[in-house]
Amino acid sequence: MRDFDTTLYFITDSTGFGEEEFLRRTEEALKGGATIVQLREKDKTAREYVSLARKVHTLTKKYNVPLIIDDRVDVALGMGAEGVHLGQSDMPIDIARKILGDDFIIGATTKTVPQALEAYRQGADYLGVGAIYPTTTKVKTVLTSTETLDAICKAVPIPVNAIGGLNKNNTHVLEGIDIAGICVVSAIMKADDPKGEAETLLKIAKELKRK
Ligand code: TZP
Ligand code: MG
Repeated sequence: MRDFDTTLYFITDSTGFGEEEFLRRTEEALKGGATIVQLREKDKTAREYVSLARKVHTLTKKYNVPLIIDDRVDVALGMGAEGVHLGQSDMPIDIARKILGDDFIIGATTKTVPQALEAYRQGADYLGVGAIYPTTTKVKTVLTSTETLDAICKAVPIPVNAIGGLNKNNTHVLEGIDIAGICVVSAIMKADDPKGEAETLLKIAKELKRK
């Protein structure tokens, strides 16, 4: 597997932005220190997804950060991303692993210890767990308690990231939990200063990992 660092895992959402502004914000997040980027698009055709992914890949390569594609194994493989992120209704991890091979980064969304163990056994490289807080980002999700997050961190030997409604003012609930990092969409994407926000969140995430 390639090296990756989920300390500040930035997930994009192009909703409400023209392409130029979307790419500018994504690059600002990279300048601010995002350690990994996930392109997450729910309403694009495969062709539109590939086209945007290529543009985002040009940026992530410039900052030497892996690009993860949400949901779509075909898009990720076809345009040469470094990874794919799969939820509970996406392609099973073991089948994705068969298609993508050992070098590809495969992440999974899990909300319970049994789901986490299953994803790990099937070959997931990291897990996203949440939502820790209610989120305004378009997502069908239920909340996951910090107790469950803690139990998942203890149950699997792979990096586990917290996700959902996280911003610079509310990460204290993660203190003492052995997370590998935080996943953030709107706190960076919708910030007046995405670079500054990413810098602050990177500092916070590094601090959390020390605790
Ligand atoms: N999965 C659980 S919460 C979430 C996803 C994709 C969205 C997180 O977005 P935000 O804006 O950081 O709350
Ligand atoms: Mg999905």
